Amino acid sequence: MAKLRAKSHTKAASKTAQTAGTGGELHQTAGGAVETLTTQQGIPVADDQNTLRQGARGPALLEDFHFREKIFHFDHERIPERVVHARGYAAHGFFECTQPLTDVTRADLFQRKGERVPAFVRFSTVAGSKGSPDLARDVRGFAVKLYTQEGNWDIVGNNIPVFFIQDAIKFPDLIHAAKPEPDRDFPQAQTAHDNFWDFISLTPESMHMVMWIMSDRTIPRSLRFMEGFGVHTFRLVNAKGKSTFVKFHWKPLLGLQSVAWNEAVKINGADPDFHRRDLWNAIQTGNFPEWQLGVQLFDDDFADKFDFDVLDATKLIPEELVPVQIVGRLVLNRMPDNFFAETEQVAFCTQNIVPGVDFTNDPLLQGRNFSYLDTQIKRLGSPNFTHIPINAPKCPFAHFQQDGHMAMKNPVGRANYEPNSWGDQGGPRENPARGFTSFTEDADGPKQRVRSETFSDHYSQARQFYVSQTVVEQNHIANALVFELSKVERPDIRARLVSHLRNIDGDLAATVADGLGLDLPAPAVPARKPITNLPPSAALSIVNNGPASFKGRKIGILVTDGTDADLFAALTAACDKEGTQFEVIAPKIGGVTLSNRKKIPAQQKIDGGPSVLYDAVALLVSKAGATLLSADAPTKDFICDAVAHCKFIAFSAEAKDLLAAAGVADKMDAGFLPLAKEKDAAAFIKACRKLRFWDREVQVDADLQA
Ligand code: HDE
Repeated sequence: MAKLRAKSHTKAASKTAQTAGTGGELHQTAGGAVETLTTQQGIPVADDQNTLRQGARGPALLEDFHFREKIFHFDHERIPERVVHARGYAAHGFFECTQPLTDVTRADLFQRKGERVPAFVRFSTVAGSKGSPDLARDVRGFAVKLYTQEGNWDIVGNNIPVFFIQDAIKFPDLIHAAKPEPDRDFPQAQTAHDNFWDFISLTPESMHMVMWIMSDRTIPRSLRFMEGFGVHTFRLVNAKGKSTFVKFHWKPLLGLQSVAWNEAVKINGADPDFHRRDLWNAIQTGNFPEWQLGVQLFDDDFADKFDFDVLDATKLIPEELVPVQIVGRLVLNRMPDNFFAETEQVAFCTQNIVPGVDFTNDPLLQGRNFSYLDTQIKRLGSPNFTHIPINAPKCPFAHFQQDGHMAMKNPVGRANYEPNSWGDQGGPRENPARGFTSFTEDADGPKQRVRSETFSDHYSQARQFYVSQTVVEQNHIANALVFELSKVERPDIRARLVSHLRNIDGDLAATVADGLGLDLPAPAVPARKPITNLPPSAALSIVNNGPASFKGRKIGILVTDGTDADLFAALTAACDKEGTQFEVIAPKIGGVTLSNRKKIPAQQKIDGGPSVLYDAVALLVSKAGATLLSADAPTKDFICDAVAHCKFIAFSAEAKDLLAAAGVADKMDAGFLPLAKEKDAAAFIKACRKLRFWDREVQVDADLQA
């Protein structure tokens, strides 16, 4: 019973409690006595263990309304999962305006500094089904619902600022190609298969996005360490009706960070809910993730002079050309009470915009504006999905829409139409002064199916992205392409993709061809000659935009009975000082007894806490502990993976035997830090601020040595 009831919204003496996220009420016995279980009709239930039957061993009876209602309801618990972005996780919070934009927009939430509006944010992967693992290589959805005083504004973005296609009519093809192949229904949640690369290699406009998805952007370490982007060019419109173009950016305060591909694959086995757990733990422990909202504002003049069409969603505007102005902050500080009621039923729609914001003619955005409303009817089953509390506005609202499945709020009184002459009783009226008005944009031209000539450059920004990466990141892109294309069975598809890479970067094409054992194909014929000298943009690299501290990251501390208590205390104190979390990993979940005879609990048993779950590791074993674990395969994997994934590794003197047993004693580089004295702990945490010791990578990856 307790499961059905969310926390009471009134004082303890209250007789009623809210049903999670539905706004309904369940009766509760007064005086704190245990509530009586009832049916949905409120009929008290005497026996919830046995069906009604004829005789102790006889048949079940149809008149058992309690059994029938319970099973009927259970049978209908599922709703269709989202056709894309099925796997997601969300949190509540607020948006605060830090820099009003009164000159540029009349949007209410940008008028007053310091004013907050409630927010609900859902992060997601795109291709995988609802139960797919969190660390699939995939774009992440970053959908923000802002409950403003003038209605709900949804910024339904991604963690990548560009998209695969230019026109919404290609979206079903793109998604069909990315999802499991229709005859075999695999592979799940991955693009490493023939259909995806077949479609992509026949769609040159996707090449810029291909560079992004093959980068580490698609394997983020945490949802808290990713950027978000509105992708399309939108408009902000001021009180005088003047429009300014805008691109939206969410910038995480904790900096950017991703994992290594080999690590991602292993995280999916060790903890398929890695990103969910991370967000849940951060918020439940009061470490509220925060993003700044940045805007790139530009006018028609800039748009006319820019090398590319600002309506083309396969292009971005480099921050060096139009700086990102910070205008607000988004803080996530509360998990939903109920996953289904809120995260599953939330209905984001790109067409939910507020006065002061408007669309542009980006053909992808125009198509989305149809799709999202349509898909919510399919998913939620009724045009009344706005009656579900998570989707309802939090400002006053009034309209004459009525009836339909599950209508919770119908117009009260006699008037349900307008105009009407019922005076004060006549219900809401249109309001030309306050109401939403579209930007007055001239539109003319022949009716035709056509792609604008201005959309025809497919390689220049793909190259710009690639040359903006550090060498480490460029290597990861090449490795990812080789990995994905190695899973493609048809050699001609592999070659066709490499023929596009030749228009992006010659070295990249050659490296990938070599990695595939392929003769370098001729370059694809470009629709428009690429610009090859666009300057690198530092904002496009993850490594260049990491954090300044190790805050919000997690260390795994491997301990055994007899672990040096002083070193353990020094390390955990250094973690606390930095705002770094730690988990104790031990041979038994019951914990260990330290050198000072104090017993400490463990959060993980070794085989349940592999090093892929941590940003850095410390091997704080005793001499006897090292001997005990020297033959233990999970312990050796723990160490070998930490080495392979270029993690910083702290080790006690006694751990050297363990490093030798794992076969890495002769590979110890500057990323291995001895923990001999208490002050070494602070030095270790300081080193960890770089996140990874990437210099090691070339030693541990044969592909990079070739
Ligand atoms: Fe979506 N997309 N999309 N998309 N999208 C959906 O709406 C669609 C696109 C994005 O957490 C669907 O409620 C079309 C770009 C996010 O609930 C659907 C096109 C971007 C989410 C849909 C695109 C996105 C969705 C499926 C091509 C980044 C998850 C379920 C024109 C700017 C929202 C749903 C959530 C979800 C259609 C392209 C982001 C079918 C037709 C570009 C974050 O309506």
